[in-house]
Amino acid sequence: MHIDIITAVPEIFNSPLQASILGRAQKNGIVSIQVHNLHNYSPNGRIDDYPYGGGAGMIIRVDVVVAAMRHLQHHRQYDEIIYLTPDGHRLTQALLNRLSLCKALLLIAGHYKGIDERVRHFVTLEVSIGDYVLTGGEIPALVLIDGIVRLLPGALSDASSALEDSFQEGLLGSPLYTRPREFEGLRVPDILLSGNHQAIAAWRAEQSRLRTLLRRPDLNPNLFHDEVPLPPKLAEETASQLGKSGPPSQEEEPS
Ligand code: 6GU
Repeated sequence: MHIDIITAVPEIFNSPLQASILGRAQKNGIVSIQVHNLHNYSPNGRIDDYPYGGGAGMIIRVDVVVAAMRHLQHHRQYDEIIYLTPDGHRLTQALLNRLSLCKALLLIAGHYKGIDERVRHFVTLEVSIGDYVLTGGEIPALVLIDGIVRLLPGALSDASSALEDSFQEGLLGSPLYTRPREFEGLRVPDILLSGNHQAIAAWRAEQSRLRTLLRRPDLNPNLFHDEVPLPPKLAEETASQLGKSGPPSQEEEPS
């Protein structure tokens, strides 16, 4: 896969793209990622201007962004041209899965107040990473890239682990433990030390289901309708594992 990014602030991308799984995926040729400085596509070096109609803040010029896009499109055919904007489609695992099958993506990250409205005519997809406002589209672009690249074959050392993610089946992940076996009175569940792989797999599946029901029932409404009722003892156990205050409700976020 190849990913191009157009941004006014290319420095933001330096270390996130070089570290860990994203860095290794590029070194191993699984993905190539190129950051393009918007300032290089302006004849006079100016990429923004005052808003028509007045108001605070500067607006990125559409002609400069489209010049950068056309330059890159001259060299490559893109499957999607994605504008990162808070009013775009909310990013989901399903969208990441779809984008991970693409050959070439072009990402446009806005900064300052935004890009001239007319940029929307030149993109194929508008994406937001959630219902909150950030200073620019650069961090959202990194979120998108991280979510895509880890799905590419060979990016993760354990090929099966991407499929076992939270959200991949509309389920949250099951609890994870490593040594020590007991820490300040907190014990690793005995089942994980049993060596019974079938029983462990069943326990993990049930923990996933319970955790989804308790914390994020919105992810998987089928859990309520299709499946057998929860064994009361397991439900109680998981509720206590999740903390005395219980799961965060949809209305009231934890502070
Ligand atoms: Cl894509 N951009 C900005 N500036 N803020 C956001 C966002 C994008 N997604 C959520 N908040």
